[in-house]
Amino acid sequence: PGAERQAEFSRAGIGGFFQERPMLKNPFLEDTLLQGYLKRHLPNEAVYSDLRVFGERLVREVDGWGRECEVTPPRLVTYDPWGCRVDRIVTSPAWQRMKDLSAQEGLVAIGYERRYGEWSRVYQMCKLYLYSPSSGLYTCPLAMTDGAAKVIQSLGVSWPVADAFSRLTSRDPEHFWTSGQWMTERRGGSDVGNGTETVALPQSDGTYRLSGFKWFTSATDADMTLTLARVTDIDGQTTSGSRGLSMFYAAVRDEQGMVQGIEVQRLKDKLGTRQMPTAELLLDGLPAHRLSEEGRGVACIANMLTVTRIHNSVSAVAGMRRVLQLARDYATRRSAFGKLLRDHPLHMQTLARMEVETRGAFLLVMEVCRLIGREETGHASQQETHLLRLLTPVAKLYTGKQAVAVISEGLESFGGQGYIEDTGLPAMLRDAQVLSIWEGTTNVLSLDVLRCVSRSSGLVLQAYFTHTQSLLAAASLPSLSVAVRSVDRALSGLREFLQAAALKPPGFIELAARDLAYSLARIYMGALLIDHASWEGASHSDAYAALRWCEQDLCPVVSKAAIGCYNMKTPPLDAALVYE
Ligand code: UCC
Ligand code: FAD
Repeated sequence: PGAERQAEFSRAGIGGFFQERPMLKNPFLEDTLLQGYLKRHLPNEAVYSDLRVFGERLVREVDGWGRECEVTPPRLVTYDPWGCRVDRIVTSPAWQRMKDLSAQEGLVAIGYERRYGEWSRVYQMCKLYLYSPSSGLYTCPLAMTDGAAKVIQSLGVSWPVADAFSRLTSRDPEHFWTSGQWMTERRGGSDVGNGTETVALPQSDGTYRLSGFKWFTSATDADMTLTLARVTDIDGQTTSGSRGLSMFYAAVRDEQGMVQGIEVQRLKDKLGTRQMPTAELLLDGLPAHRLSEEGRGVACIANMLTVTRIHNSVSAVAGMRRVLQLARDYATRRSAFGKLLRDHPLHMQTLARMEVETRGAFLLVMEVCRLIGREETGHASQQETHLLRLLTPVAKLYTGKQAVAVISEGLESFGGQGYIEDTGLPAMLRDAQVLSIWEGTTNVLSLDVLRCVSRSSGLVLQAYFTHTQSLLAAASLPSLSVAVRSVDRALSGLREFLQAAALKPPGFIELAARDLAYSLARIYMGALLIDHASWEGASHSDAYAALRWCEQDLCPVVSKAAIGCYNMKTPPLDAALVYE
């Protein structure tokens, strides 16, 4: 046998063993939590069947297109062969197929057709959740498209955006449009009020011409955009700060498909999201219509932020779910130390921890989708409206961070193969990293949480406490009592913390903002896991996941406060430490 083995590896012989690849199976049928959630809340055969068939399509063809988008990134053609400036963004055929598919499958339309009433958003987001990891990041333009449709709907679907609305929400690939969301300029993407230099020059026909520089514009192959600019008065003066910003609608291309009043300076060279063009744009007299009242641009585009932040959260949990589906399959194919990975308890513990994170994230995100669905169909109580405002940034900031951690752990579960580019796994981690940056960074969203709390005179927090307690009160399973007690204790700690914080100088709560947002997320996820596990159709694993979730520090803001983290002495110490 020794000689045979030697021959096997001699010259060009590379041996007989090849590792089996992890298989992507129908992501809908593989996801018992998703199925259970729908069975409980939206037990509809047509929805089930659509998601099952879509899941098959993802495995059969769409996942391959997603990979094609990654390996055939967009490029910018600035001049044609005869020297004319064209600024054409060339995308892969797979990217274009994604656009057609998005229309056909109703990935935006479902949210506006509202065939399932208040549950239409849940249905739409479940479909996007299945699609996202195979979409080659086409979910990014879809998020902005959905956000633009939401803004237009909230303003009233009429001229000059009635046609755009019908296109954004269309199922006809020929008619379907995508939208951009141009908010970020060179001076700042978080501080939009001080960062925006773009000016809007009024025209005699009531339209405007925009001039400025948009520093980040994603999916710049879009057909239209919503953007911010400062209207100039007759002396050419503008109002500074956020109060000077208005929101505009602009078609990006003319009838010949050429950009109008725009120079594409360059495409960004990015860590991830390489499938999608992200450009720097010089606006040089871009024709536009003002949609908001003057000076109400941020408030008006906030509806878009709500929707895109929900999409971001959906993509985050979708990425976690996908890496887990592949990792658990791989564990049935790969052996180490004489047995399959799945038979190593420590490996299973690692995957189980990822599973708990993913379940908590899924339920939180679906809760936000449920709430927006209720709000849009006129079913939301005042309490639910407050909850939606609070939980949107909470879910976005928390799941964005979870996705990076869980997907990173997921890569490790494939060993060295997780680091190999053409397995497709590294792209998942790269693409996850952006989820905590765009649409508001973690800190900026933590401050948004504080702002919405303080501006509601306590009503937002009251909604949070009341609803969380009602979820706990409905949990009757004795096996869950430890988890219920943990969440209850964390909730009391949080309440006491907030009472004490109200008496401190403002800097205290600002320092606590991130930990507060994390506490709100963890406690609420605990309550949702308990609630789901208490449902009559729940499994033992649902209960186990709830117990495991609630073993962690659910309220870090209390433990951190106890060790003086938000003490006014810490900022200079933090700064000294950083700059030592
Ligand atoms: O990154 C981007 C696109 C990436 C691609 C899309 C991916 C989607 C997911 C895909 C998954 C694969 S676009 C750029 C995104 N940029 C941001 O997110 C900006 C981050 N910065 C903030 O969020 C800041 O908090 C600002 C810009 C909103 C702060 O501006 P102001 O003007 O200082 O804010 P104010 O004064 O607090 O708010 C002005 C008004 C107020 O209304 P009124 O005047 O009626 O009281 C606020 O209540 O806007 C309202 N408002 C909001 N309303 C502000 N934020 C919100 C909100 N989140 N929800 C509701
Ligand atoms: P800054 O605002 O400079 O923030 C830098 C750091 O400071 C961050 O860590 C932030 O958390 C922190 N910070 C800022 N303010 C505070 C504070 N008050 N307290 C504590 N910490 C703070 N934008 C668009 O408008 N449209 C797009 O289509 C788009 N696409 C993008 C695509 C990609 C791939 C990327 C990476 C970004 C894209 N963006 C887009 C821009 C994105 O929204 C911004 O980068 C983001 O909002 C952050 O803004 P900034 O880059 O100016 O960072």
